Amino acid sequence: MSRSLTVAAAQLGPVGRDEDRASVVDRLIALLRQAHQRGAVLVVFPELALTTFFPRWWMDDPAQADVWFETEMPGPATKPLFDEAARLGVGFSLGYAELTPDGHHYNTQVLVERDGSIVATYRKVHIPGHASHEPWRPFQHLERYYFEPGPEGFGVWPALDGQIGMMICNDRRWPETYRVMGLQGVEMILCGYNTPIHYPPDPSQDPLAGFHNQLVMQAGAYQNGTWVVASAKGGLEEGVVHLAQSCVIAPSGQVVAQALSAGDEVVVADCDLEWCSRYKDTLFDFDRYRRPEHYGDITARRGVSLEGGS
Ligand code: ING
Repeated sequence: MSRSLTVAAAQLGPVGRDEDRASVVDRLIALLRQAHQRGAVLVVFPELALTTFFPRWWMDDPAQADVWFETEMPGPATKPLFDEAARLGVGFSLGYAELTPDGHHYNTQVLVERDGSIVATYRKVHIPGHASHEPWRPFQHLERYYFEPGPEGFGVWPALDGQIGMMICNDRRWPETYRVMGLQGVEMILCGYNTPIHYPPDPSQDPLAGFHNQLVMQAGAYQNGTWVVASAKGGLEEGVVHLAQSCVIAPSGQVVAQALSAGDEVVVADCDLEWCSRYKDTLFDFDRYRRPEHYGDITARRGVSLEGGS
């Protein structure tokens, strides 16, 4: 018996500093319609899809960046996207900068069902980069200045006739991300990312950006018997080249579809969610083979003196 879910990674090309929300939402709606025409019932948009990747810039007052945050979802600018998706009967996930009523700043992703209702909101846990101005860098990566880590951790929700999880960008590089959702029975993880190819702390990683991107998601998918749908904001955005290569990865770890460009592009795949049990019920049957009682204390780094230094 198959349980097919046709999904689309809706990759975005660059979003300029001065591109307004309405213009970006028009692009998102165009991608949504393309995906629907190709049979998709779920569309994954990138991290921080509504704006340029503003953490590349230092601002003396972080409140200056609030112009790039949403205070409601949907709000006036994003309601047209919600309305069109519901009209077409397509679910979606959307990454955006969230400013909560009580003043918290999160790097957030929302999961919306085919009827337009919000299923869940996930707030990025692994916040990369740095929290103060580092002029030595050709561009900043100030996510730790603009965002707090999400307090709720990783969840899995019944949606689109499956068990759906979410992760954002740097989350995909950490094995815990997949395992925490794997232990909750996740069948498809939706991921958006904005990944500059140049990594100033260690430029030797630059030529491996694409390899590392796929490595972590293929491993996470395979080791937890889940699909992964990854959607990039790619191309040359305000002087910084971002990795594209949006893709769909099967529970086997195989890449089943991938973007060909670094611009706005829809990547569609038919995903049989029953494929997950081929791995969850055999090689990665956690109840039968996983041995947490023999792992020791996995919450602490061992062999590191807590007095500082290792
Ligand atoms: N971006 C990057 C990511 O984890 C990064 C940060 C860039 C890490 C380059 C390593 C190399 O893909 C976000 N937004 O997390």
